[in-house]
Amino acid sequence: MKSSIFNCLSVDLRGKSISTLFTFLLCAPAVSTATMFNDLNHWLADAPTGTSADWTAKSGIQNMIDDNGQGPTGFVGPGWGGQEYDAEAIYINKTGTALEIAVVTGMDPSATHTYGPGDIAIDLGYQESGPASFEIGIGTMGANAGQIFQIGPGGWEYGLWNQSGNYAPGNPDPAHPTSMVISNNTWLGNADDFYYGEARYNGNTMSQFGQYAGDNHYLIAVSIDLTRNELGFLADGIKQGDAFLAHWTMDCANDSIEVDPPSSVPEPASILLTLTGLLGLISFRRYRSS
Ligand SMILES: [Ca+2]
Ligand SMILES: [Ca+2]
Repeated sequence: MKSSIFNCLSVDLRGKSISTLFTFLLCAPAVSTATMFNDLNHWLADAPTGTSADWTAKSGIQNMIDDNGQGPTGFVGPGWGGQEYDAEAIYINKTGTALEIAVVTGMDPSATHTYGPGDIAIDLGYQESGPASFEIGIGTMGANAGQIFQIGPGGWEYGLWNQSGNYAPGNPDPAHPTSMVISNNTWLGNADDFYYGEARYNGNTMSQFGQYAGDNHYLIAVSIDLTRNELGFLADGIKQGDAFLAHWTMDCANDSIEVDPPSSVPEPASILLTLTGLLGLISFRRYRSS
């Protein structure tokens, strides 16, 4: 779709032929109405107005919102660092053939940080009761930006905080993987689209996103076509509706954010109801035929 938009824009109208103008008219609406995965219009229910409601997701988009860290030093939990270290919102849009993930943070990818941005981590087969195991990573910075890896032993680095939220760099909480140790992982492929830059709505930067005036916002967004064979079990699990969890934090894990869309696999209770219904139907038919 991207290339067709560019083709439309490259149409030379100086020829003024009717067919060219017609082509331009056909193409023009696609430019103005399309919502791109790297624009907040794709994710947010309404245009931002500078309130806490700005991060509310469109219907059907799974999300978690944790807007805090106003100013340069505020608490973001479990650590401090203000808006620079705020993991603000995460969104997942899952269609039949595509997986899109977006993260909003105050961390500018072009600035220098004491602790830089981490990678997106995915726990396939996520179970609320068990320990998280993040089998897939999507790089966010440098040469690894937009690259998808299967995680091997020692494939993640972790933050500065233990499972109780206490400062313990020697005993970090494995529920918050930060950046990948690329040499321990297996490259699966590149995302179909990747973006990490200034947050925009309808292509425009905003004077204020969210409830805190003066906070800057950046968007990490990734789009993956799940029909690609090389993505293997990543694509298979998500296409089949298995449970999974997507997580992001920065290299200190001072703040983290994650979302686990409900699996589309029927719950045991609904399977039981279906079976009960089927048995009832069978006995009803037997009764009718006897
Ligand atoms: Ca936060
Ligand atoms: Ca914030």
